[in-house]
Amino acid sequence: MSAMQPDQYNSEHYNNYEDPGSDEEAVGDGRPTIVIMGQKRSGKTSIRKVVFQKMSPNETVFCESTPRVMNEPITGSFINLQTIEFPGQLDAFDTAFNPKEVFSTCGALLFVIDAQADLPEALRKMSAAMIRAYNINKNIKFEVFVHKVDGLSEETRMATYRRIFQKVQDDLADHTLDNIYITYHMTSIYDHSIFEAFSKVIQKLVRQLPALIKLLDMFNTACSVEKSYLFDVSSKIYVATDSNPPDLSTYELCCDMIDITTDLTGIYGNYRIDTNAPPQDGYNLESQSVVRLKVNQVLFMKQVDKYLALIGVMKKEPFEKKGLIDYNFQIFKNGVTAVFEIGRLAITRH
Ligand SMILES: Nc1nc2c(ncn2[C@@H]2O[C@H](COP(=O)(O)OP(=O)(O)OP(=O)(O)O)[C@@H](O)[C@H]2O)c(=O)[nH]1
Ligand SMILES: [Mg+2]
Repeated sequence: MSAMQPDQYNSEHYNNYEDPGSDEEAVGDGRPTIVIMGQKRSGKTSIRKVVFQKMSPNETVFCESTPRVMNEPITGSFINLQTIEFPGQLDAFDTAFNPKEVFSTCGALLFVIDAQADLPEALRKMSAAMIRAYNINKNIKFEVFVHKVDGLSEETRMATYRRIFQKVQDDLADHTLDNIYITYHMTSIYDHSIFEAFSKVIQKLVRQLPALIKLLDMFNTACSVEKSYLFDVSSKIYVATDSNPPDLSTYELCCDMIDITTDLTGIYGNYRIDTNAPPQDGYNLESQSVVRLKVNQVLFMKQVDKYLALIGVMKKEPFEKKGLIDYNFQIFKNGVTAVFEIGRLAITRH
């Protein structure tokens, strides 16, 4: 373990950081946009409600079919974006919806494919929509959720994924567009996969991602932390993780930790994360929690700002050096603040 140098994290250090993403997604009111499309009843509204409105998955069976285009900003969260859901029965490229404007300001186009339903019609529409969206904006990130996989065996999941992948590649190749990069995710609202997949979609829209990864790596090295995540607590979406390979079981542990902390604070404290009010007793910028696991590991959560928390896993022995961890965490926190300050300046300059 070692102490980090405060100037490792100062804002000047990150003035040189190059934004690899496009600036296109930050036009309009400055919020990146995720357009969600897919057949009727494929699960679009359920995903939005479970991830951003804390609806329990079982309650989604009562979701009514969406009658019109739903344009919703995400509030009460660090994530400053909006989602636009096009219900299955509407054609997003109808001139009435002004597709040029919608897709030129779109950061990610997310297709939800019901893996338990008939695929051919859904895939035909998806390929056609990707081609049209790409022709409007070549910077769009294309994401496919092969959704409702909870009802499928591992074998059927893989077969369904291969079928979807092959059909989309063939369709794009027919239009000599096989260079479009598409990311596929297997998802279900009944487990953590939907939060993990949404995290990956959102990370691609976070301009500061490379700088955040670097900060997490430096913190890990200085404190002997094995894996760390920067979480948006209210949505359980991780905005960044270090450069070590992702590990689903650690991610699930972190989500459980957030649930326990927010549920306990909600019942016994004064949990007000979704308001603009100053932090209240029970949940504030000093909040932190620690769980000692049966294996020789410690899971810790420390609040970075009003919405973001750092969650990390490390061995028990180095965790005993609390003073050094607190010191390094303070420098990490300053680094995150500096990175986002620069991001804000970059957005206002455009
Ligand atoms: N088994 C399973 N069912 C799901 C999942 N996600 C959503 N559903 C169910 O799918 C049904 C349709 O969900 P919606 O979210 O309304 O579908 P939609 O895509 O918004 O449909 P439209 O608004 O009509 O375009 C609901 O009964 C949900 O409970 C999932 O991951 N697994
Ligand atoms: Mg809907």
